Amino acid sequence: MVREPTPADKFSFGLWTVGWTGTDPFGGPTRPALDPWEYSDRLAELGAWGITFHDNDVFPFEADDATRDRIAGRLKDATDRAGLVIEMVTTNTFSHPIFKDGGLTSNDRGVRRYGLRKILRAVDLAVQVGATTFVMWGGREGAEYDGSKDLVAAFDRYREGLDTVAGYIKSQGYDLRIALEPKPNEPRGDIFLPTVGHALALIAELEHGDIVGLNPETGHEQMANLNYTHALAQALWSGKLFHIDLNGQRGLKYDQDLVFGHGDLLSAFFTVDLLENGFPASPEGPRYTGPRHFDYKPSRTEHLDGVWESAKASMSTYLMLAERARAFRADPRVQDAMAYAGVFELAEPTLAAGETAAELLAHDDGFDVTKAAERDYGFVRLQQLAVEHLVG
Ligand code: GLT
Ligand code: MN
Ligand code: MN
Repeated sequence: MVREPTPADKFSFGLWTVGWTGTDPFGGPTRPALDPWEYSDRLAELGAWGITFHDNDVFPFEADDATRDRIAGRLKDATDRAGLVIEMVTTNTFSHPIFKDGGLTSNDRGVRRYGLRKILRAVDLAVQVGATTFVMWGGREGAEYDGSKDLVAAFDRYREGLDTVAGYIKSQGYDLRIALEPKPNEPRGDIFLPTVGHALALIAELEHGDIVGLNPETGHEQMANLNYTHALAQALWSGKLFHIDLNGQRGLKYDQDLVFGHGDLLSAFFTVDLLENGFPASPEGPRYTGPRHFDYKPSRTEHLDGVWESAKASMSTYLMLAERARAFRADPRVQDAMAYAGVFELAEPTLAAGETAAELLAHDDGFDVTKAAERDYGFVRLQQLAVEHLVG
């Protein structure tokens, strides 16, 4: 049995996750929609710490200013009463038909101006409800046909859009950071910023990139056949891991948005190991201290009870993995296997202090190539110890 989650665990949920009514491209809703505040009350009871939402998870696309303020205010009051934090807010620039060719990178300049205005207004909303992260998932920024976009212009417009939003945040003095969420495809045939690496490269080109980082999602990296834990690690190393979307995905197919751990469980173990224990050879290395945010879809086969079961499952899976990852690191056999494998050795700089490339070339330190070629690393034994801790 694993302990119950508490707000100290910093678990948070998107309103669009527990609030998903089951509508997919092949069928309508299988569950009723509740009001936004009803989800937050229940999440608080279950031990969550925070919620997140898109502007249009809370009020309709066409809502006038008075309606926006009234509904957002009501949600804020409800979350305050429930003791929940609204840690992140985002904009929906993908559902409305106006965004069919994107928000920031639509070929239609009028749409881009409209999209940018919608995003800027959502930034104000985020600050108004106390959020400190603003996620931008450009689900419709992309194409189906290579001939349909001037790609250099598309990256120029993406950069222009992001710099406009980040510059606005700074000019207003807001305590808010942008977190880009990569995804390779779906709903577009190809989405710009398909992976964490692509997003990092775009951020490096921004004028206001210092407040722009990442919100990597488990399943999205895995849809690109990539390693989620490696993506988190590189984002951390770059000082850019601002937020995370934890969920489950099984193989290369549509975006499954399963409960965290219900996809690749061994990968989930190492994700939690990194988040909870940091880098094994770099105790002073970068650590993620932000929300443990879940972005999944409770399967449409489930009643509302199943929605709450899946929210509980997300948190309890995380806590179980955290417990096991701690035991894994504390196990002397694991420490020995890591030492044998050279895991700690990798943290040592390859050159000696002050040594130059010329000195390295000039000086033969008697290195035995044959012996090094014969070295055993014992990675399999180390991995099996992880499996033992995971299922044992
Ligand atoms: C959408 C997407 C998610 C993103 C959300 C943020 S919206 O549901 O599938 O991965 O995190 O815009
Ligand atoms: Mn997803
Ligand atoms: Mn997501």
